[in-house]
Amino acid sequence: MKSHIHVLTTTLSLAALMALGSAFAQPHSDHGHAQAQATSAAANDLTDGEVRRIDAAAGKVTIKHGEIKSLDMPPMTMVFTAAEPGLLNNLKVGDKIRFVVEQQQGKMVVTRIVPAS
Ligand SMILES: [Cu+2]
Repeated sequence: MKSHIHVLTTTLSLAALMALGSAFAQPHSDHGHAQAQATSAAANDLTDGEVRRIDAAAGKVTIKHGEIKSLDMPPMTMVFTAAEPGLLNNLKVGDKIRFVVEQQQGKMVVTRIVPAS
């Protein structure tokens, strides 16, 4: 049992050191912001899609989408996060849409949805 306690103490101080390290590393997060902005500037293309599932409570929508050139993604069906919950208002399963998607912190986020004409 004694050795168990020792291991626990070591783990705790390591965790404290890591917390300290990430506090010092904060200024670096500015780089991430700059990159995200560069990505969104290039992602104004509308992508064709068809609504497959809407999860308004979670703010998610499943879209069968065409090729997304800005993200180098082939056509597929996948789940997107809505940038604002209001984007999913008036949307129905089966709707043909055109939408704008951006990659934000590793998530695929839909920032605009318009009906396909
Ligand atoms: Cu996809």
